[in-house]
Amino acid sequence: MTTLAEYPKIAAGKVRELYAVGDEHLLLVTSDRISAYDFVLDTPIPDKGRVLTAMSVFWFEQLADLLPNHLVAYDDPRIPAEVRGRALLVRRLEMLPVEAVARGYLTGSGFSDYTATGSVCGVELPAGLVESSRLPEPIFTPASKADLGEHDENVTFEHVAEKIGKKRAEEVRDATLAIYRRGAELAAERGILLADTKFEFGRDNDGNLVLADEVLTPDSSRYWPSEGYQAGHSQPSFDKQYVRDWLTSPASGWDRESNTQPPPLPDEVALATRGRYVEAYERITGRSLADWPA
Ligand code: Q0N
Repeated sequence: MTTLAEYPKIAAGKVRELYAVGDEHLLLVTSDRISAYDFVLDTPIPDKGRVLTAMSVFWFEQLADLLPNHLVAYDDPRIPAEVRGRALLVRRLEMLPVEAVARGYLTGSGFSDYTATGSVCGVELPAGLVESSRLPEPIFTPASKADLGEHDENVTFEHVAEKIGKKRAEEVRDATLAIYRRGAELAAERGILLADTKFEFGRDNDGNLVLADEVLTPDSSRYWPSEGYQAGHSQPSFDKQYVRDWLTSPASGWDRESNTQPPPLPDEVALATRGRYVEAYERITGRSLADWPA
């Protein structure tokens, strides 16, 4: 029997952890933790780790004709029973030091930067765009990875080119936009808008660009319900809106400005949020979560 404790932990984020499995593989483990307003909440969302893992696998399969990815197995004796269904065995790569972001809609730091400068990551945009506007075409807006607890910093294409070389930067940009277009097109057919998304890439021993990390999950992407979409306002998050609404309602007793840990979620909010993750998975993939390992 394999247990997680026998693998050295090599990295940990707010929600996910990476373990070394021999020299050539990693175990990418996704927890049921959820973040909101930059806090990791005390209340887990049942099955969130399985949903995000299953969704990444769906997308790796959908995107396999565009470029190779790091997925080796999701059901394998090297995956400990305690993380079955929410862990991926992946190839260990040389990671590129860039957060590869594609945006089809203007929100978050993209909207802030546009409001301040008229451009995002050096990409000039037309005047008159508003919060959540659909962009004339998807744009590549890279960021440099910040330390844990800090926000990634938007950078220009030229900055990326100086760091990894012009040819490699063009390859990352083109792959990022091609994957975004594929993801947005499929999601739109299912009544979901893919506002923006972040990828990480590595290269294998032959120098090939390889898609890594999690892909087109609700944690790496902004998914919005198509129904009720309207530019000029912030849009409800497909997955986290019940959590945000409850935390900012008087019922929670929490003051977002206080910089204190939010209170635990009521069971009904956690359960409704689980339902949104499962609905996102089943709508986007056409698959049932009941068919995924547990
Ligand atoms: C890798 N990250 C960042 C916190 C950090 N296939 C790979 N090979 C080598 N390194 C990485 C991967 C992947 N994926 C990715 N750090 C190292 C992302 N997170 C992942 C979760 O834990």
